[in-house]
Amino acid sequence: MNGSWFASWRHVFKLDPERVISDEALDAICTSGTDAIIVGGSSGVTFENIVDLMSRIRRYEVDCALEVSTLDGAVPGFDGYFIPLVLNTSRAEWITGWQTEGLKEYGTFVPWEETAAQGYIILNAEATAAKLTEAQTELTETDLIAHVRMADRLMRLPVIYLEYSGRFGDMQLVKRARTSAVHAQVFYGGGIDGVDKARQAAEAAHTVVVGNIVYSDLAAALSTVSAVHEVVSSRL
Ligand code: 1GP
Repeated sequence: MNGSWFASWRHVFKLDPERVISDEALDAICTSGTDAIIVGGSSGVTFENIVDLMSRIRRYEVDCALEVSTLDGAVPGFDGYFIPLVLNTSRAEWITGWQTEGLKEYGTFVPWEETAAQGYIILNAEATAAKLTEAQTELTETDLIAHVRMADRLMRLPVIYLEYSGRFGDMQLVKRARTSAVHAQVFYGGGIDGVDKARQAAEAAHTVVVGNIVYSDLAAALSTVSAVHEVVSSRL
C-alpha cells in the first residue's frame, strides 16, 4: 500500500477527548489487541482534554495518533498525526483553509515523517462533521469514485476516510472506493456496533474505525477487534 507508519492498521478505536471514559474501560480498549487508537472529535476538543486523554493512553504500548481538527488542538507527544481535509464540501476553509492557518502557526514544529493528510469524504448528513463543514453527503457512486480519484491519483493523499459517523454505511460503495484507490489506504468509520458490522466493514475497507459504541457498549466494542482481524487473516 504506502509503507507509512499506519500501513499495518486494520482495526482502530477512535476516542473522543470530550467524552468521559473510566480507567477500567480505557484499560480494556488499550489492551484489546486493536492496532491503534486515534484521538479526535468534531466538537469540544481542547488542548487540555487531549493532553489528559493522551497521558492516560500513553501508559500502554498501543500506537496512538491524533486527528488534528482545531488550531489549538495540536498536542505534541503522539506517535502520529492525521490532518483531515474535507473533500466533499465547497467551504474552502475545511479543505485547506484551517490547515494553512495551522501551518502558519506550527509549521516549523510538524513531525513530517509521522504526519499524514486524510482525505475525508463525509457521507452521513446527520454527522456533526457533516453539519460543521456543510459537506455534500448525497453522492452517487460516480461522484464518490471521482472524489476517490481526486484524493488518490491527483492529490496523492495517503488516507481516504469514508466517514459515516453515527450510521452504518453502504458497504458496496465503500468497497468500490477501496478498489478504485491505487495508493491511498481507505479508512471506514460509522455505526459499527458489533461483530457483524465490523466484519462487513473489514471486507470493504482497508482500515476499520470504531467510535461511539465504546461509550455505550464496551463488550460489543471489544468484540470488533477479533472480528476485523479474523477477516484480514482469512484473506492472507
Ligand atoms: C467517527 O468514524 C468514526 O469519526 C467512528 O464512527 O462513532 O459511528 O463508530 P462511530
